Amino acid sequence: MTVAYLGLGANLGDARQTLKDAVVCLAQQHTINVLAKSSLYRTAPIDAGGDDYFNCAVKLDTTLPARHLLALCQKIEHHFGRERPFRNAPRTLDLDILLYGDQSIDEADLIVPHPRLIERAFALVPLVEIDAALDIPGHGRAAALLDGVSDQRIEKVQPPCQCPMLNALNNARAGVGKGRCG
Ligand code: A4P
Ligand code: MG
Repeated sequence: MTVAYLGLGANLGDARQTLKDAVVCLAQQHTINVLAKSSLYRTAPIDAGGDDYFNCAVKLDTTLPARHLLALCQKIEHHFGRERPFRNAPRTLDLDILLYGDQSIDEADLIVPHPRLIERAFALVPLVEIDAALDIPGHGRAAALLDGVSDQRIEKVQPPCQCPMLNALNNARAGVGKGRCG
């Protein structure tokens, strides 16, 4: 099992609902245990146009190698109608691997830690909410990087999901039964 952190983002369609549904989708995978979910955040688009984004992050453990986790993320994005008309285009769902264990991966189609993670409040703030003591390989404490992104607009829009299943997952920090979040 490897602990990984995913960043979720959306600014097209019913973005808030899509992020909630995507977390459920992840939790239903037999290869994944969702351990924690951040609050949902409303964020200003960074290096991108379109409407405000909604972003959150999840902590999970998984039996999947990083490359297979990326393939699963892309499959789920596709399921939620993701299209790629141009770089940083508005999207129904983006699932990025922010961290995968303590590994540094530098391959053609997979870079971990995510190469722009440390520059972005929409990724850092949810991560630090989940784990205030989190270290980013090669960069030290994630919390220490927050000052550098404090000019980026980000606001919490709701408390963490109150779904009993995800709360149980958070508390137990271990996988339990797979079910559907209401
Ligand atoms: N790829 C490489 N490393 C990874 C990784 N760690 N996780 C490759 C996921 N994918 C990774 O991804 C493009 C390629 O990155 C993939 O083929 C994959 O092999 P994509 O999902 O098609 O596009 P993307 O996510 O838009 O690309 P990228 O370059 O990761 O974009 P960014 O830097 O994540 O920016 N503003 C706000 N407020 N909120 C946002 O969520 N997102 C972006 C996207 C811009 N501005 C935003 C937000
Ligand atoms: Mg992506």
